[in-house]
Amino acid sequence: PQTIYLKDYKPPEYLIHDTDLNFTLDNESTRVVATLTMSRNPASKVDDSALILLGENLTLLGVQLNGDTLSPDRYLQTQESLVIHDVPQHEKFVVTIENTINPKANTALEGLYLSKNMLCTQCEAEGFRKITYYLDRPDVMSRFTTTLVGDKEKYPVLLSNGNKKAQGELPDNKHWVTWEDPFNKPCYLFALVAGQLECVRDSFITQSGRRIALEIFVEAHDLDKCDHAMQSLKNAMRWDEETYGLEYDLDLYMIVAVGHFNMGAMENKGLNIFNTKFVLARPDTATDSDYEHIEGVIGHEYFHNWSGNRVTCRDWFQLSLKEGFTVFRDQEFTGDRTSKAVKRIEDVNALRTRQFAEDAGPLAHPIRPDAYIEINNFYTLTVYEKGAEVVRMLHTLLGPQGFRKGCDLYFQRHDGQAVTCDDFVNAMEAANDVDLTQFRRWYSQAGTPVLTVSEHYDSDTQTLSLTLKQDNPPTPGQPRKEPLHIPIKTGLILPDGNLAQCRLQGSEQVSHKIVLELTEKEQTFVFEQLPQKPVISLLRGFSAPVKLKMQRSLEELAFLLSHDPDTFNRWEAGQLLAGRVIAELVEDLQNDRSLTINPVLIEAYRKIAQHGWLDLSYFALLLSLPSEIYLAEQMPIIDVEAIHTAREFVVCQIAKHLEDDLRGLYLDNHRDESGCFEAKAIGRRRLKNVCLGYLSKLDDTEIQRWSLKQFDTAKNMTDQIAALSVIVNTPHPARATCLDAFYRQWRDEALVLDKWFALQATAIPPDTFDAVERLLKHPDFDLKNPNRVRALVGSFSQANPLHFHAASGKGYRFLADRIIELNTLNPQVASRMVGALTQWRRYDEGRQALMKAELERIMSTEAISKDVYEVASKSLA
Ligand code: HT7
Ligand code: ZN
Repeated sequence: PQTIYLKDYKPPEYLIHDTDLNFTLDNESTRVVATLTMSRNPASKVDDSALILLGENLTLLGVQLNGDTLSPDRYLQTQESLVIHDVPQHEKFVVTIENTINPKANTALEGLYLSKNMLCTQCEAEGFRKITYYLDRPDVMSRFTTTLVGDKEKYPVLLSNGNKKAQGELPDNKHWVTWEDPFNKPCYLFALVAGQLECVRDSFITQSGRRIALEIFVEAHDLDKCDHAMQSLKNAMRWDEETYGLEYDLDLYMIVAVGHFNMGAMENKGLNIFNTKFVLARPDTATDSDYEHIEGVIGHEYFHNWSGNRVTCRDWFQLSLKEGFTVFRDQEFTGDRTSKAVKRIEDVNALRTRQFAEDAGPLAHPIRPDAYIEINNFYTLTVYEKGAEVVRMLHTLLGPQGFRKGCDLYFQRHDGQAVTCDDFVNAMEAANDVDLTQFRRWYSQAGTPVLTVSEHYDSDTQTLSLTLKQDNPPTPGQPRKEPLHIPIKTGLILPDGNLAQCRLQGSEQVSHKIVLELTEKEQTFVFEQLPQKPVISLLRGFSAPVKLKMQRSLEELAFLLSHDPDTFNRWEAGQLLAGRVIAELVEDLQNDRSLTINPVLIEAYRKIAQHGWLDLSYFALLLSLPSEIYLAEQMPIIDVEAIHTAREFVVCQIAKHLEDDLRGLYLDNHRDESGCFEAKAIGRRRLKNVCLGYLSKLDDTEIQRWSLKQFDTAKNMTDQIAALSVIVNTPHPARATCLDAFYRQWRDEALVLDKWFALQATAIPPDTFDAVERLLKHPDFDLKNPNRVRALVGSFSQANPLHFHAASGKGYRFLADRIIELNTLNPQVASRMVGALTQWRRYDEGRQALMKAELERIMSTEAISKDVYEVASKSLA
């Protein structure tokens, strides 16, 4: 397979001014007529050249140039292109292409495909070429007009981008609709949907007084699960006006929910297409987390209308330009809508468990990659989540107002253009009159910096010296790195818990909070006028995506856990404390020593449990131990069994020592309520379910009755699934009955059934692997449905370290078998599943050999896709 390099970027040789598409819809043979008004691109440096249009899996019926049918000697058709010779070089010309496609055979879910009875499209990144021959690249922007023709009964609803212009009836029970999108757009934002759909309608009045029609299309059976999505959309529209001054531009905003979808959602202009998972919610079918994710994803796709659609990417290397920025925007939106503290912790947790692993592994790449084989492989945690952290650092360095000025200038300069990450940073620089030359390295350097901190307090001079050293580890293709520009939010906490004034040597500024800007490999900062030695609170709010190494006593961590006013660092102190205790226990296990719990941890957790917290969701997080996956990330060689045993031991000890507190918290916060997406109620549910999780380890029949009662009587999915989870993960006598009851209750709700598959795939009991193999043969399992694959295969391989990494290697073999099957059905989903094997170097020799052998077996798959080839080969390199 061919590698594409950023350094080879050239402007397109031709432009497409107008794109007129005509679809005659049929599930197995849809006819497409594309009429493209084109001209040479004056910005192209290449002289007279043939027109090369890209296309895949298309049956070509005919080509016309300015209305004349071309004989086959005037063009050349290859596997991936249509080359038309002798097109006019000095004036506009019209190319008309007629072809057919087979949506039903399209199991890759890219281009036009069938999801149940609904026809829908997915064009990002390079799916449009599976619809018709085109200049399928984001810097070719065109005005689209789309006509859909189809059977009235099969496809009563016909949708595409923009505004509906005309519609009519045809003989043979057919009808047609024409859509016109007034905004120029690249073809990756094209969409069409056709099928038997019902619609929920609402409207939104913009800040300038325009009325926007809002429409959510779903299957009839799901009409009662759209309220939250609609409310989320209105919240997002208002938030973008208030926070960024950005208003929606079309008269209509449509969302369609589809059951078969490779990712979360897609921001097609005026016609977002969503995975049902991020639209449908009813209190009894969706958890509080589902509700939060729906609002976040609806926000994300809506925010793309400006950060992505109005201003788009010049090429796919610039993906983080729209994705990193939009993730930052959706994170802030959710923080404002829910709890800022909790949202930040959730985001950092995701970054540190998954993105840090990616950044330290064989597939590490900068947020702006410089080479790829298959662009679909670069919709990564690095491009999205680390990309958002890079934007967040700009926000920290420039302050909220400076950042907003930079955004305003960016949108003003580049509206209607396809631009680069550099253009974004240029706008930030110009609007704030700062130099971000060094900061730009974040875009080109991969890997997570390690910050080593040492401190020295001098009571004579009343100064505190802080020395920070940054190490930027080598990553594939980048053996040496330059120092980065790292903002480090800092506070100094006095023994009474108050913040000291920070007086930095050489600076006029005096403040309780300060941002240290580390730019050198090693730098010392001196704080003055400190009569008492403070405790340093560093990297507050996790102000940079780095690993912090700092010597801290357990007592110092306990102090921060009690006193740090920064909600992130306060929580972090508890995690570090627990992490240290668990790491010691892991060592005890590895050296056959008996386990005893460190009382400092128990007392710290007792203090948390007995404190009067206002934000109960935050309280629940403070009470939660670091996950096994996060703990594994901290170890040089991962010992899955020891981590699991040590963590479970700590869970049991906390349950034993804090039993009265936990019982009290459970009973005080347990209500027999139908779910409502409101902070207090969510907090109560989170807290009491964390408590139930601890208490369930006590092997106490009264607690078993509590969980069974909660399962039987729950009126909301949060409580029902939390109860089922503790029942499934303990030797509860009703385990089998409850699993069966849940299945019977929810067999007709696909998204709830996904939870049922995922819960069993992530279970602790020893029979889990057999259960997973059985579930693979379950009549409701379907390898062609990505949500189901992620629920069973994804959950098992990515969220059940204990069983996936079974020493026998059966977990690895199971996964490789699925990847080989998926390789032909859906390469994008297949290559995502390879992820769990890419970290093989982190395990012991035995497991390394087993994982490598499976990767090699995958590599030898006949007709291996580019997607799977790239991930598997880079993992082995
Ligand atoms: N911009 C979208 C990314 C995307 C995608 C979505 C659905 C299916 C396949 C896809 N490939 C790329 C989603 C987003 O980040 O908003
Ligand atoms: Zn996005």
